[in-house]
Amino acid sequence: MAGWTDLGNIWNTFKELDIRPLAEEAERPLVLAFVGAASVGKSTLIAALRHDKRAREKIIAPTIEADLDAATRVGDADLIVLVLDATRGDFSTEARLFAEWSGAGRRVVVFYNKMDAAQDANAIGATLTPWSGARVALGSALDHDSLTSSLVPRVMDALKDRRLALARHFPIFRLAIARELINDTSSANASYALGTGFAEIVPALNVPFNVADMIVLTKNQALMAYKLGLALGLPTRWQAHVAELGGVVGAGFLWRQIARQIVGLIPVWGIVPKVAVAYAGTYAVGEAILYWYQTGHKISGRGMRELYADALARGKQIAQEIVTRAPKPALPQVTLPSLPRPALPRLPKPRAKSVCARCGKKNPRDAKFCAYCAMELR
Ligand SMILES: Nc1nc2c(ncn2[C@@H]2O[C@H](COP(=O)(O)OP(=O)(O)OP(=O)(O)O)[C@@H](O)[C@H]2O)c(=O)[nH]1
Ligand SMILES: [Mg+2]
Repeated sequence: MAGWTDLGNIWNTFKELDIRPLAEEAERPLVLAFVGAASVGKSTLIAALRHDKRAREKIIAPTIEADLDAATRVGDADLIVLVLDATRGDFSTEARLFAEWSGAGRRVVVFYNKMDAAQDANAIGATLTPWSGARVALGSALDHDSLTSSLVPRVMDALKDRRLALARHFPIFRLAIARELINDTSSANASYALGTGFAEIVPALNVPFNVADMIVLTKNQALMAYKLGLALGLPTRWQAHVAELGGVVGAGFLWRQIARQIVGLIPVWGIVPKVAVAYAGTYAVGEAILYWYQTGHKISGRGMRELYADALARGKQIAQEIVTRAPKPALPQVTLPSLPRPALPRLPKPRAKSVCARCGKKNPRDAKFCAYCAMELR
C-alpha cells in the first residue's frame, strides 16, 4: 500500500498496474506495404520512416516494397501506401489496384510523391478522381517536413487502433503520436477531475485533489509515461522506463509544483483550477519525456519552470472550455473556506527512506526499485 509520501509518484504506481496488454499491443507486428511504379520513390520513402529515431537505436521496420506488377506481394499488410509520381499523369494501373483493395476492405493511403518537382498543380487535381473518399497525401520523400504534415497524419488516422506499434516501429510517427497520447491523457485527467466535483485540498501535499483523485490521476499518468516509452522505442520492461525516464520527470512532485502556482485561486474560481492542475500536471510529465527523447537530456530547472507555465496556461484554457461544455452539476452553494474539512486519514510521520546503493538517492521505504536509476533496493 502506497503511503502519503508516495502519492503522485508515478514510478511507484507501476507495481500496481497490469501493463502487459500495452506491451503486447506495441510489439504486435505491424506491416506497411509501399506499392508503386518503378523509381517512384518507394525505397526513399521507406528510408524516411526512420527519421527521428534515437542515436544508435536499431530499428526493424517491417515493410514490403512492391512494383505495380508485383502488387500481390502486399499479402496481408496492415496498410498499403500507394505511391504515385506527381510529375507523371497516367495512373490507370494504380486506379485499378486501388479499386481492388478498396473492394476487399483493405486500408490504403494514396501518396503523391515528388511534389517538389511537380510543375502543374491543376494537372494533379485532374488525377484525383479515382481516390475519392480515400486518404490522399501530397509531399516529397526527400522532405521530412512535408511527410510530417501530409503522410504522417493520414497514416495515423488509417491505423488509429495501432498507434503504439506504429510509433514504436516507424520513428517518423513518434512525435505526432506522443503528442496525441499526451493530449488524450491530459484531457482524460481533466475530465476526471471535473467529474469528481468540488476541489478539496490535500493538506500536506497542498494539491487540490483528494486521495482517490490522486491515485486515479497518477495511474493515468503512469500509464501515459509507459505508453510514451513504448511509442518512443524503449524496452518493454517498466524498470527500463524508470531507468530512462525516472529522473526526467522527477519523483512525483509535479502535482505539487503545478498546484502551488494555482491553488490559492480555488475559492475565487471554483472548479477550474482543479481541472487545470489535472490537465497541466499530466501535460508537463508528457512534455518532459518528449524533451528527453528529442534532446537526450533531462530538462533543466529553468526549462521545467517554463514547461509548468506553458502547461498551466494550456490547462487553464482547456479547463475553462470543458467546464463550460460540461452539464452543470448541482454544486454546493458555499465557498471552500466555509466547508468542513473532509475526514481524511491522519498523515503518518514521514518514514525512513531507503538509500539507493548505486546512485545514493533517497526513495520511499517501501519502494522496491530506485525511482532515479531503477536499481533494486534492499
Ligand atoms: N525530386 C524528388 N526525387 C525523389 C523523391 N523521392 C525519391 N526521389 C528520387 O527518385 C529516384 C528513385 O527513388 P527510389 O526511392 O529508388 O524509388 P523506388 O520506387 O524505390 O525505385 P525502384 O525500387 O527502382 O522501383 C531517386 O533518385 C530518388 O532520389 C522526391 O520526393 N522528389
Ligand atoms: Mg526501390
